[in-house]
Amino acid sequence: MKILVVSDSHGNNLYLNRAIEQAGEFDYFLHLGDLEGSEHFIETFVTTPKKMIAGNNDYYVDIEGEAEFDLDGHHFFMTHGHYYYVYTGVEYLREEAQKRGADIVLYGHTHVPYMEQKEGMLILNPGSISLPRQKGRIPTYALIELMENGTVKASLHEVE
Ligand SMILES: [Mn+2]
Repeated sequence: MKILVVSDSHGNNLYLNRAIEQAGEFDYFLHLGDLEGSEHFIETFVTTPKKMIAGNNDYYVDIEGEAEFDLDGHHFFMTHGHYYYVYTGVEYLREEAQKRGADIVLYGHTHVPYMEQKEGMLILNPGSISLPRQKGRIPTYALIELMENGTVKASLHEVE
């Protein structure tokens, strides 16, 4: 199963649209918050199963702030991240994920892509698809492949 992960579109869907094209075929779509209207675009143009969560800038949407679910034997925890001090690192997030028994942890908020995979846990921030803050400031997204042998392949991509 191939999963497209994006975050922090803030209502600008230009690069989101490009990422969807660039990603090719995928089976599942995840948005990690700060939609600010992008939920309408996603509901219309993303036809795969999908989950979206609210970020700290999503005041009036009826969308949960966090999600926890199972896919292909993996336990996912997705959160925008602003409750876990993610600007200082991923330690609080890792603790919370361990409590919840999650092996795939996804967050946004910082607008800076981040990926680590160790001790059986993937912690991933796809970066912002519209307002990147990392060096070079190119919008990024992530792909996660859940392999049949149980391994998790994750990758970060710049939008072309
Ligand atoms: Mn944001």
